[in-house]
Amino acid sequence: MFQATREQSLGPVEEDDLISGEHSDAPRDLEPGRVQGVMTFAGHLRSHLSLVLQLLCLLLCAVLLVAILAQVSKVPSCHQQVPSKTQEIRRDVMQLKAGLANLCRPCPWDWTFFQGHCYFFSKSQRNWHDSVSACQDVGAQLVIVRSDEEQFFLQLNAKSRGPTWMGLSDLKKEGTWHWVDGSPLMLSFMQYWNPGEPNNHQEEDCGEFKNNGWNDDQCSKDKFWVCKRPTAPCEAA
Ligand code: 2F8
Ligand code: CA
Repeated sequence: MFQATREQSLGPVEEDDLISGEHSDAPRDLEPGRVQGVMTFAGHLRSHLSLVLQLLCLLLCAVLLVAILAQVSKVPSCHQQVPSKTQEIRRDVMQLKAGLANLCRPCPWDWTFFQGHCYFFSKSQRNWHDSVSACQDVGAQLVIVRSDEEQFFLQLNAKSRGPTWMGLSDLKKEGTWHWVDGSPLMLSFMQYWNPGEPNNHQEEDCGEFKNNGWNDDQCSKDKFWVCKRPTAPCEAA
């Protein structure tokens, strides 16, 4: 009877106290948030305040975490920022190769490029046989004329230097002219002999560029010479 009265007047909050037997004789309306033992709205609010604060803290931490993660994802990784030694070396090698490709010339620096071949015009003078050897020593041939354009180019250069040996002779058989590679002089090239040449004046068996055309002269004479060789292909980068 007494219990029923208490339940009706104090409400469900007090029910716990009754069940647990922790009922106190202290006046319940003295506790904060209780008026005559009943939990007020402010009391409810206060009792939930710590929970709300904890939730707010959690929310703040979550926001901070998301913000930090967002910033970290924007920073490039160490591998992206600092190239490794291998990458640096590979990059340097590529740059060197590119530079080499730019420097690559079809002919050595003291040779002249013309229509796919390299030509060396000597600054000193030698006899015809030594001139043949000098060209062989540098992987070339005493020049063989193969076209009208080449003849024009060679004649012009030789004229500015002086009489210049070419790779042509009739040493094997007088009057029958052959190039140093054994090929015969073609009839179409006979036009390049100077007027009256070849005349074999005092045993002349070797061909030279002289003035505006060709002349036969004594092979023992020292003259300039011109070597010819194919261009050297640049190594692939
Ligand atoms: O007139 C052409 C003639 O000129 C010289 O002989 C005088 C040349 N010889 C020398 O230069 C040694 C000839 O080869 C040339 O045919
Ligand atoms: Ca002559």
